[in-house]
Amino acid sequence: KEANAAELERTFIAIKPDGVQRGLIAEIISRFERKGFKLVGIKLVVPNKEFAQKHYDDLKERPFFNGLCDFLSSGPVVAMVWEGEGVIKYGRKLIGATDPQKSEPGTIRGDLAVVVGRNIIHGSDGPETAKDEISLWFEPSELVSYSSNAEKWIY
Ligand code: FUP
Repeated sequence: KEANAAELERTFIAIKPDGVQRGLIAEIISRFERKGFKLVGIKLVVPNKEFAQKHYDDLKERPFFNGLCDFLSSGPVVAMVWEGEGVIKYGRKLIGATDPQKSEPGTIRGDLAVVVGRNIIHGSDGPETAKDEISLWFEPSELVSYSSNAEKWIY
């Protein structure tokens, strides 16, 4: 049965300024790609502080909120939408625990990061958040639905 694009789960994933500056864009994208998830939206943006505050609105009471928003708005971020069955939950698994000291080896943060304030990647933590974050970062017209049509290219 052909999967209906409207039914496929989507999540928002961002490579934060530290991940971009450290040259980890391809490494991170390839982990999602190799797993079998599909990239349906991508752009490089420098969010301003107000935008960062919107993105992290849930954390506004936390002591690290201001520094976190300064950090997110400090340089280019790779904003992406990934699609696939279970992509929200499994995306979090690929990313690893928030604190890289606690993320397992084999996860993105476990393998590539050291401190919580510079943990290189963001991923939506649930279906509601995913919906909100995708609509905050992307216009509907920036998201593309396509089938891989592998049989056309592989012979
Ligand atoms: P996560 O969903 O794993 O990104 O984690 P949170 O939403 O709890 O936190 C968002 C970001 O806040 C983290 F990526 C890093 C930062 N943070 C800190 O700087 N200090 C903390 O103690 C917790 C989070």
